[in-house]
Amino acid sequence: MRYSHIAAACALSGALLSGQAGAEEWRGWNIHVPDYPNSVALDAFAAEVKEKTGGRIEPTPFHSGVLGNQPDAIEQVRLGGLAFGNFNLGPMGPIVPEVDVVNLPFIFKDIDHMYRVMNGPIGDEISAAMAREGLVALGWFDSGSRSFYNSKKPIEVPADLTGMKIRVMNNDLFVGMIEALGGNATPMAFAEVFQSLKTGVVDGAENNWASYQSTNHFEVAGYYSSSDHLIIPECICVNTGIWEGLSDADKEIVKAAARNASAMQRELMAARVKKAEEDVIAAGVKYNRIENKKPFQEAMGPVYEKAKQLNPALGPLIDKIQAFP
Ligand code: BDP
Repeated sequence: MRYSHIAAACALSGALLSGQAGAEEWRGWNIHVPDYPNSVALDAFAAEVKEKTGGRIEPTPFHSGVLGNQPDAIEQVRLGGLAFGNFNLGPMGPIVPEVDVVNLPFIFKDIDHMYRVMNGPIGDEISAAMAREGLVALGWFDSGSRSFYNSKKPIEVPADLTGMKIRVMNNDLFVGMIEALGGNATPMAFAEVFQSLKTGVVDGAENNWASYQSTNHFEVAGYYSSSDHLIIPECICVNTGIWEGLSDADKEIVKAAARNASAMQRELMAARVKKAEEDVIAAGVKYNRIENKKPFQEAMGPVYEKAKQLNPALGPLIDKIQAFP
Protein backbone atom coordinates (compact mmCIF):
# COMPACT_ATOMS: atom_id res chain seq x y z
CA MET A 1 0.00 0.00 0.00
CA ARG A 2 1.27 3.44 -0.83
CA TYR A 3 1.57 5.91 2.04
CA SER A 4 -1.37 7.96 0.86
CA HIS A 5 -3.57 4.86 0.86
CA ILE A 6 -2.49 3.97 4.37
CA ALA A 7 -3.16 7.49 5.52
CA ALA A 8 -6.58 7.42 3.91
CA ALA A 9 -7.38 4.04 5.47
CA CYS A 10 -6.30 5.29 8.91
CA ALA A 11 -8.36 8.43 8.55
CA LEU A 12 -11.38 6.40 7.52
CA SER A 13 -11.14 3.91 10.39
CA GLY A 14 -10.54 6.81 12.80
CA ALA A 15 -13.64 8.48 11.49
CA LEU A 16 -15.68 5.30 11.82
CA LEU A 17 -14.40 4.64 15.31
CA SER A 18 -15.31 8.09 16.52
CA GLY A 19 -18.64 7.92 14.72
CA GLN A 20 -17.71 10.91 12.60
CA ALA A 21 -18.00 9.36 9.13
CA GLY A 22 -19.38 11.99 6.82
CA ALA A 23 -19.65 14.56 9.61
CA GLU A 24 -20.62 17.89 8.22
CA GLU A 25 -18.25 20.49 9.61
CA TRP A 26 -19.60 23.96 10.19
CA ARG A 27 -17.00 26.66 10.67
CA GLY A 28 -18.34 29.57 12.66
CA TRP A 29 -17.18 33.15 13.13
CA ASN A 30 -17.08 34.95 16.45
CA ILE A 31 -15.37 38.20 17.36
CA HIS A 32 -15.28 37.77 21.13
CA VAL A 33 -12.72 36.25 23.49
CA PRO A 34 -13.49 32.71 24.71
CA ASP A 35 -14.97 33.64 28.11
CA TYR A 36 -17.33 36.30 26.72
CA PRO A 37 -21.06 35.43 27.05
CA ASN A 38 -21.49 35.12 23.28
CA SER A 39 -18.56 32.72 23.02
CA VAL A 40 -19.77 30.53 25.87
CA ALA A 41 -23.24 30.40 24.27
CA LEU A 42 -21.79 29.56 20.84
CA ASP A 43 -19.80 26.72 22.37
CA ALA A 44 -23.00 25.42 23.99
CA PHE A 45 -24.83 25.70 20.64
CA ALA A 46 -22.07 23.71 18.92
CA ALA A 47 -22.01 21.03 21.61
CA GLU A 48 -25.79 20.59 21.54
CA VAL A 49 -25.97 20.32 17.75
CA LYS A 50 -23.13 17.82 17.71
CA GLU A 51 -24.68 15.73 20.47
CA LYS A 52 -28.26 15.75 19.16
CA THR A 53 -27.19 14.89 15.61
CA GLY A 54 -24.95 12.08 16.83
CA GLY A 55 -21.96 13.95 15.40
CA ARG A 56 -23.40 14.22 11.90
CA ILE A 57 -23.17 18.00 12.16
CA GLU A 58 -20.17 19.41 13.93
CA PRO A 59 -20.19 23.19 14.38
CA THR A 60 -16.92 24.78 15.48
CA PRO A 61 -16.97 28.42 16.54
CA PHE A 62 -13.65 30.22 16.04
CA HIS A 63 -13.41 32.89 18.76
CA SER A 64 -11.46 36.14 19.08
CA GLY A 65 -11.99 37.25 15.49
CA VAL A 66 -9.30 34.87 14.19
CA LEU A 67 -11.34 34.36 11.00
CA GLY A 68 -11.23 38.06 10.12
CA ASN A 69 -13.27 41.21 10.60
CA GLN A 70 -17.02 41.31 10.91
CA PRO A 71 -18.10 42.82 7.55
CA ASP A 72 -15.96 40.23 5.71
CA ALA A 73 -17.29 37.41 7.88
CA ILE A 74 -20.90 38.40 7.13
CA GLU A 75 -20.04 38.09 3.43
CA GLN A 76 -18.39 34.74 4.05
CA VAL A 77 -21.48 33.32 5.72
CA ARG A 78 -23.69 34.70 2.93
CA LEU A 79 -21.49 32.98 0.36
CA GLY A 80 -21.09 29.76 2.35
CA GLY A 81 -17.32 30.04 2.88
CA LEU A 82 -18.25 29.96 6.56
CA ALA A 83 -21.33 28.15 7.79
CA PHE A 84 -22.40 30.40 10.66
CA GLY A 85 -21.55 33.35 12.83
CA ASN A 86 -22.65 35.53 15.70
CA PHE A 87 -23.24 38.89 14.10
CA ASN A 88 -24.17 42.27 15.39
CA LEU A 89 -26.84 43.73 13.15
CA GLY A 90 -24.88 47.02 12.99
CA PRO A 91 -22.49 46.07 10.19
CA MET A 92 -25.25 44.07 8.46
CA GLY A 93 -27.23 47.19 7.50
CA PRO A 94 -25.24 47.87 4.31
CA ILE A 95 -26.16 44.34 3.11
CA VAL A 96 -29.74 44.01 4.35
CA PRO A 97 -31.35 47.47 4.28
CA GLU A 98 -34.35 46.46 6.45
CA VAL A 99 -31.93 45.61 9.24
CA ASP A 100 -31.04 49.27 9.58
CA VAL A 101 -34.25 49.89 11.47
CA VAL A 102 -32.64 48.33 14.58
CA ASN A 103 -29.53 50.47 14.01
CA LEU A 104 -31.42 53.71 14.47
CA PRO A 105 -30.38 55.44 17.69
CA PHE A 106 -33.01 55.30 20.45
CA ILE A 107 -35.37 53.13 18.38
CA PHE A 108 -35.90 50.70 21.28
CA LYS A 109 -37.13 51.75 24.72
CA ASP A 110 -34.88 49.24 26.48
CA ILE A 111 -33.44 45.74 26.05
CA ASP A 112 -36.74 44.03 26.91
CA HIS A 113 -38.48 46.07 24.24
CA MET A 114 -35.83 45.04 21.70
CA TYR A 115 -36.48 41.36 22.54
CA ARG A 116 -40.25 41.75 22.32
CA VAL A 117 -39.90 43.36 18.91
CA MET A 118 -37.39 40.82 17.60
CA ASN A 119 -39.39 37.85 18.86
CA GLY A 120 -42.59 39.13 17.22
CA PRO A 121 -43.82 39.86 13.70
CA ILE A 122 -41.40 42.76 13.11
CA GLY A 123 -38.48 40.46 13.95
CA ASP A 124 -39.93 37.93 11.49
CA GLU A 125 -40.00 40.58 8.79
CA ILE A 126 -36.36 41.49 9.46
CA SER A 127 -35.41 37.78 9.51
CA ALA A 128 -37.10 37.22 6.16
CA ALA A 129 -35.10 40.08 4.63
CA MET A 130 -31.90 38.59 6.04
CA ALA A 131 -32.74 35.11 4.73
CA ARG A 132 -33.22 36.56 1.24
CA GLU A 133 -29.62 37.81 1.50
CA GLY A 134 -28.20 34.46 2.55
CA LEU A 135 -28.40 34.73 6.35
CA VAL A 136 -30.89 32.71 8.38
CA ALA A 137 -31.26 34.11 11.90
CA LEU A 138 -31.69 31.19 14.30
CA GLY A 139 -31.80 33.22 17.50
CA TRP A 140 -31.16 36.67 18.93
CA PHE A 141 -28.38 37.66 21.32
CA ASP A 142 -28.25 40.64 23.67
CA SER A 143 -25.56 43.20 22.97
CA GLY A 144 -26.39 45.50 25.89
CA SER A 145 -26.77 49.17 25.16
CA ARG A 146 -24.01 51.21 23.62
CA SER A 147 -22.70 54.42 25.18
CA PHE A 148 -19.86 56.83 24.43
CA TYR A 149 -16.41 56.60 25.94
CA ASN A 150 -13.30 58.62 25.25
CA SER A 151 -9.89 59.67 26.48
CA LYS A 152 -10.67 63.39 26.94
CA LYS A 153 -13.66 64.27 29.10
CA PRO A 154 -17.16 63.31 30.21
CA ILE A 155 -19.91 63.67 27.60
CA GLU A 156 -22.95 65.35 29.11
CA VAL A 157 -24.57 67.11 26.16
CA PRO A 158 -24.13 66.61 22.40
CA ALA A 159 -21.90 69.70 22.19
CA ASP A 160 -19.28 67.81 24.24
CA LEU A 161 -18.70 65.65 21.16
CA THR A 162 -17.89 68.60 18.94
CA GLY A 163 -14.73 67.89 17.00
CA MET A 164 -14.14 64.54 18.71
CA LYS A 165 -13.00 61.64 16.56
CA ILE A 166 -15.25 58.71 17.37
CA ARG A 167 -14.86 55.16 16.06
CA VAL A 168 -18.05 53.52 14.80
CA MET A 169 -18.92 50.12 13.34
CA ASN A 170 -18.97 49.91 9.55
CA ASN A 171 -22.26 51.47 8.52
CA ASP A 172 -22.92 54.96 7.11
CA LEU A 173 -25.86 55.27 9.42
CA PHE A 174 -23.47 55.42 12.39
CA VAL A 175 -21.33 58.00 10.60
CA GLY A 176 -24.47 60.14 10.23
CA MET A 177 -25.28 59.60 13.91
CA ILE A 178 -21.91 60.98 15.06
CA GLU A 179 -22.02 63.87 12.60
CA ALA A 180 -25.50 64.83 13.78
CA LEU A 181 -24.00 65.14 17.27
CA GLY A 182 -21.12 67.32 16.02
CA GLY A 183 -18.35 64.73 16.11
CA ASN A 184 -16.18 63.17 13.40
CA ALA A 185 -16.88 59.50 12.75
CA THR A 186 -14.25 56.93 11.83
CA PRO A 187 -15.60 53.52 10.76
CA MET A 188 -13.09 50.91 11.82
CA ALA A 189 -12.80 47.18 12.56
CA PHE A 190 -13.24 46.20 16.21
CA ALA A 191 -9.74 44.74 16.45
CA GLU A 192 -8.11 48.05 15.54
CA VAL A 193 -9.86 50.21 18.10
CA PHE A 194 -7.57 49.64 21.09
CA GLN A 195 -4.45 50.77 19.26
CA SER A 196 -6.29 53.69 17.66
CA LEU A 197 -7.50 54.92 21.03
CA LYS A 198 -4.04 54.47 22.50
CA THR A 199 -2.24 56.39 19.78
CA GLY A 200 -4.91 59.09 19.44
CA VAL A 201 -6.03 58.12 15.93
CA VAL A 202 -9.48 58.36 17.52
CA ASP A 203 -10.51 60.08 20.76
CA GLY A 204 -13.32 57.73 21.58
CA ALA A 205 -15.71 54.98 20.60
CA GLU A 206 -19.01 53.56 21.78
CA ASN A 207 -19.96 50.16 23.10
CA ASN A 208 -21.55 48.28 25.98
CA TRP A 209 -19.79 47.84 29.34
CA ALA A 210 -18.88 44.21 28.61
CA SER A 211 -17.00 44.96 25.38
CA TYR A 212 -15.48 48.14 26.85
CA GLN A 213 -13.91 45.88 29.46
CA SER A 214 -13.10 42.75 27.41
CA THR A 215 -11.16 44.80 24.84
CA ASN A 216 -9.31 46.80 27.52
CA HIS A 217 -10.54 49.99 25.91
CA PHE A 218 -11.19 51.26 29.44
CA GLU A 219 -7.43 51.42 29.97
CA VAL A 220 -6.93 53.92 27.15
CA ALA A 221 -10.29 55.76 27.12
CA GLY A 222 -11.16 56.33 30.74
CA TYR A 223 -14.36 58.41 30.49
CA TYR A 224 -17.58 56.44 30.02
CA SER A 225 -20.82 58.40 29.63
CA SER A 226 -24.05 56.46 29.52
CA SER A 227 -25.96 57.73 26.53
CA ASP A 228 -27.45 54.28 25.78
CA HIS A 229 -28.02 55.49 22.22
CA LEU A 230 -27.96 52.08 20.53
CA ILE A 231 -29.56 48.77 21.53
CA ILE A 232 -28.64 46.48 18.66
CA PRO A 233 -29.64 42.82 18.59
CA GLU A 234 -27.20 40.18 17.42
CA CYS A 235 -27.96 36.92 15.68
CA ILE A 236 -26.71 33.40 15.42
CA CYS A 237 -26.90 33.30 11.66
CA VAL A 238 -26.40 30.31 9.39
CA ASN A 239 -25.91 30.29 5.63
CA THR A 240 -29.27 30.03 3.85
CA GLY A 241 -28.15 27.24 1.48
CA ILE A 242 -26.86 25.10 4.35
CA TRP A 243 -30.08 25.70 6.26
CA GLU A 244 -32.26 24.75 3.33
CA GLY A 245 -30.26 21.59 2.79
CA LEU A 246 -31.11 20.27 6.28
CA SER A 247 -33.80 17.68 6.92
CA ASP A 248 -36.78 18.90 8.93
CA ALA A 249 -35.56 16.90 11.92
CA ASP A 250 -32.10 18.51 11.78
CA LYS A 251 -33.66 21.95 11.39
CA GLU A 252 -35.54 21.33 14.64
CA ILE A 253 -32.36 20.28 16.41
CA VAL A 254 -30.38 23.27 15.19
CA LYS A 255 -33.19 25.70 15.94
CA ALA A 256 -33.65 24.34 19.48
CA ALA A 257 -29.91 24.55 20.13
CA ALA A 258 -29.89 28.16 18.94
CA ARG A 259 -32.89 28.94 21.13
CA ASN A 260 -31.16 27.46 24.17
CA ALA A 261 -27.92 29.28 23.36
CA SER A 262 -29.79 32.56 23.00
CA ALA A 263 -31.48 32.16 26.38
CA MET A 264 -28.11 31.34 27.93
CA GLN A 265 -26.37 34.28 26.27
CA ARG A 266 -29.04 36.71 27.42
CA GLU A 267 -28.67 35.64 31.03
CA LEU A 268 -24.86 35.61 30.96
CA MET A 269 -24.73 38.96 29.19
CA ALA A 270 -26.97 40.74 31.68
CA ALA A 271 -24.71 39.54 34.51
CA ARG A 272 -21.54 40.34 32.57
CA VAL A 273 -22.60 43.90 31.76
CA LYS A 274 -23.25 44.59 35.45
CA LYS A 275 -19.97 43.05 36.56
CA ALA A 276 -17.98 44.83 33.86
CA GLU A 277 -19.45 48.17 34.92
CA GLU A 278 -18.46 47.56 38.56
CA ASP A 279 -15.00 46.30 37.63
CA VAL A 280 -14.01 49.15 35.34
CA ILE A 281 -15.30 51.78 37.76
CA ALA A 282 -13.27 50.09 40.51
CA ALA A 283 -10.29 50.21 38.13
CA GLY A 284 -10.61 54.00 37.94
CA VAL A 285 -12.92 54.73 35.01
CA LYS A 286 -14.72 58.05 35.36
CA TYR A 287 -18.38 57.36 34.76
CA ASN A 288 -21.21 59.80 34.33
CA ARG A 289 -24.82 58.94 33.80
CA ILE A 290 -26.50 61.14 31.21
CA GLU A 291 -29.83 61.80 32.89
CA ASN A 292 -31.29 63.97 30.15
CA LYS A 293 -31.10 62.04 26.87
CA LYS A 294 -33.54 64.38 25.10
CA PRO A 295 -30.92 66.57 23.37
CA PHE A 296 -29.26 63.42 21.99
CA GLN A 297 -32.60 62.00 20.84
CA GLU A 298 -33.68 65.26 19.24
CA ALA A 299 -30.43 65.52 17.30
CA MET A 300 -31.30 62.21 15.59
CA GLY A 301 -34.12 63.69 13.48
CA PRO A 302 -31.96 64.06 10.34
CA VAL A 303 -30.52 60.56 10.84
CA TYR A 304 -34.03 59.07 10.74
CA GLU A 305 -35.00 61.23 7.75
CA LYS A 306 -31.94 60.23 5.76
CA ALA A 307 -32.41 56.54 6.54
CA LYS A 308 -36.03 56.69 5.35
CA GLN A 309 -35.03 58.56 2.23
CA LEU A 310 -32.38 55.99 1.33
CA ASN A 311 -34.68 53.10 2.09
CA PRO A 312 -38.42 53.78 2.01
CA ALA A 313 -39.12 50.34 3.55
CA LEU A 314 -37.82 51.72 6.86
CA GLY A 315 -40.65 54.22 7.39
CA PRO A 316 -43.36 51.66 8.17
CA LEU A 317 -40.92 49.54 10.22
CA ILE A 318 -39.98 52.55 12.34
CA ASP A 319 -43.65 53.35 12.98
CA LYS A 320 -44.37 49.74 13.89
CA ILE A 321 -41.45 49.50 16.34
CA GLN A 322 -42.30 52.80 17.99
CA ALA A 323 -45.91 51.66 18.42
CA PHE A 324 -44.93 48.17 19.64
CA PRO A 325 -45.65 47.76 23.36
C1 BDP B 1 -19.61 44.44 20.28
C2 BDP B 1 -20.36 43.47 19.41
C3 BDP B 1 -19.52 43.04 18.23
C4 BDP B 1 -19.05 44.24 17.48
C5 BDP B 1 -18.35 45.20 18.41
C6 BDP B 1 -17.89 46.46 17.67
O1 BDP B 1 -20.76 42.34 20.17
O2 BDP B 1 -20.25 42.20 17.37
O3 BDP B 1 -18.16 43.88 16.46
O4 BDP B 1 -19.19 45.54 19.49
O5 BDP B 1 -18.04 47.54 18.20
O6 BDP B 1 -20.42 44.90 21.32
O7 BDP B 1 -17.36 46.32 16.57
